[in-house]
Amino acid sequence: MNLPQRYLITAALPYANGLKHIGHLAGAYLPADIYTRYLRAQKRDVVFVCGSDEHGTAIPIQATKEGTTAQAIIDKYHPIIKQNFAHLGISFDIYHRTSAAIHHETAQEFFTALNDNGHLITKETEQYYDEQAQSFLADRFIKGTCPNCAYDGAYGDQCENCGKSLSPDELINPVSTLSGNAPIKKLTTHWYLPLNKHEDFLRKWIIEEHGNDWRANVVGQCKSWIDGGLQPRAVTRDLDWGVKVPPSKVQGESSLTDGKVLYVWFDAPIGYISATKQWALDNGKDWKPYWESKDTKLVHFIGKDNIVFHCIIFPVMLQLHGNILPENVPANEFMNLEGDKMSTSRNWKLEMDDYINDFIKPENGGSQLADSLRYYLTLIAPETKDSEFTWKGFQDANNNELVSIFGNFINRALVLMHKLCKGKVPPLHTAVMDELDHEAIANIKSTKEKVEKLLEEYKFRDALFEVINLARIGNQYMQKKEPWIVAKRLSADDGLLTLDGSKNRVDQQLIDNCLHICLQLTANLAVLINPFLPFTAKKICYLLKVVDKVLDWENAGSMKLLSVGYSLRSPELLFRKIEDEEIAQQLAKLGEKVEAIKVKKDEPVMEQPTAKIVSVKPVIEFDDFAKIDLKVGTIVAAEKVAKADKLLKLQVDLGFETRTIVSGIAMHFEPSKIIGKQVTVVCNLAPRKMRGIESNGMILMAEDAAGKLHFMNPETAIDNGSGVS
Ligand code: B3M
Ligand code: ZN
Repeated sequence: MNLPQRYLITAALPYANGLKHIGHLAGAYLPADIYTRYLRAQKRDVVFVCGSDEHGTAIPIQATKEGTTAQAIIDKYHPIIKQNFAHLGISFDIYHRTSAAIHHETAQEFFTALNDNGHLITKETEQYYDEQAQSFLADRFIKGTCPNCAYDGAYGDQCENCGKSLSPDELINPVSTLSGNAPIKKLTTHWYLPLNKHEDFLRKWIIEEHGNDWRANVVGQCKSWIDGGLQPRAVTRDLDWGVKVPPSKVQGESSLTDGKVLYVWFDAPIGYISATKQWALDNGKDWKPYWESKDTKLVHFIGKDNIVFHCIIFPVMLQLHGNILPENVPANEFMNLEGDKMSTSRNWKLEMDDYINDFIKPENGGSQLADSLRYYLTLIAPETKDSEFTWKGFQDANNNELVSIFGNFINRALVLMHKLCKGKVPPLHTAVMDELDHEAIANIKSTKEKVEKLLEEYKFRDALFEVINLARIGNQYMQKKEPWIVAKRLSADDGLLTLDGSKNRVDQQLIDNCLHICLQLTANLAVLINPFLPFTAKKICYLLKVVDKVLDWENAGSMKLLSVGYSLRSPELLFRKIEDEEIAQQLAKLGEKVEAIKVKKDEPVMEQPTAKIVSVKPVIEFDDFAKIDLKVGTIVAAEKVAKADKLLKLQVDLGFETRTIVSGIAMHFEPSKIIGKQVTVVCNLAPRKMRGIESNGMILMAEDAAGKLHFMNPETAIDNGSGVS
């Protein structure tokens, strides 16, 4: 097999319109990272690009929701998402953004090149228009009932309930998300990519050339698109947020391009190219071979909802523009959460940011828990079908596999080496090697081959299984060799006079061999686990006192990674157990989130945040309401809770007593400014511990459309302890 000269790895550019959840992580970024780390360890020339997708209607829609501008939205989310990826060890060579000037230029040049060469067509058609907002209603600015699944919140570009791609005309009962009005139709001209002309090329390239090496789900989806008949696809929109359509030499009239931007799915994949350009500029490299040379292997990692864009539309664009085509597009299916589809609108999700706050902050375990998540997400990677994240499954994978198998083996090897071999790597005495020793060594070598083959085929979960299995083999080997029993025998013999001392010598040699093999196996585990759990690999290097260079892939399978006589560090645990309470807390949090969203659910997005309509909770009986004991109190002390950005610890005087209440308002109020404020308190709420502080009650707050909190207090000061009803 001829190895490619260079690799370009891309992971879908996430919309910078909100925090990303672990379904996103498992779908594209984690597998892409594992693959890239493996290639880097192979010393291949590889660039891993990603960045924020900052265009499309998703951004201004979020801006309206948050009562701010589109620019403010991308400036808020881009750095957080970038930082979240870094915390989880996703090692992009560049995390770029499509709002960058270099991207706008690159996308415009691309468009112009296709247009000038006659690869685009223009058409005048009637599009939905909101008369009140004086705006065309592209993509997500229009909502309606899905013709496929009857979900009544489907967008003009896609139904998020059933996943079907839609066009605004397919929606039943369309309404504008700007005003809530029914739209009218208005004539407008747009540019189209005539996909229908490229059917033969696509069929040949996808079905004939890659029908066998691409994942079945990817080929299947492409085939059904092509079989369904490809249509010209609009690549421009009437919008003011995005990459401006450049003035056209071909069509001439500038009035045609005024007020138009490139369709987000036209500009976003070009973002891979502009990111590569920026990376090349930053690193003194030439970007061109990565996109133009046939000996580059381009691989797109994506989730299944992006297949058509990466396998049909973008390849047609690339082909027409004279670029290389992807060698593979390993798209993952979806990851569900605790029995239900992950969903931002229903708040049924685990955000990377949440996981980082709860587990990765140094006081909670630090980066070892980044690896625990990486481990579980790879173990249940939705490579061939949808999979399911459960907190119990996460705990079991961490406690029963990482702690009990992988961590335990390495820990035992180090403990025994210190105890039985004076803290140094013992020699291997070939004369006394037995069947078990040879078998263990053979397993190290064969694991390398298996893992390598599976990684080359993008079978990450199977590859990870083989690595953990090697640790399992290590444990079994050690268990069978029982060096601690041999040591006992040796020390019992110590007092005996043996004529030539030979027995003692052989026993020590048996111990040496076992520990020598276990330690070399440990070093091998570091190399093999490195693409998957990079923080752990580094930690093992630290314990073995070796440089990171040892992690080069060529070292896998070697029995010479540690020199005889080399002294090693005392063991430290690689992973910590995850306790039942932590899991219970996460499950409770998930429930709370859903409760919280129920109030906000289904609000139509209006231009004016003040015009928000909030749906109402189900009716309750008076008796239910009467159970809540509400009283007026005064905040007499307030302080920040250490290491919890959102929490304030309050002392509230209720007249009959002063209570400690922990409240999630720290992002909104300075502690010193709220002392003396009267508040309404739910007095009979069951106590709850937060960050080790028992909270006895809850203060009521109102949240306005912009997310700002307001105290619910009496007009004029009244006695503390007064009832509220
Ligand atoms: N932003 C959709 C998504 O986040 C889109 C991907 C672009 S990849 C070029 O799923
Ligand atoms: Zn649907």
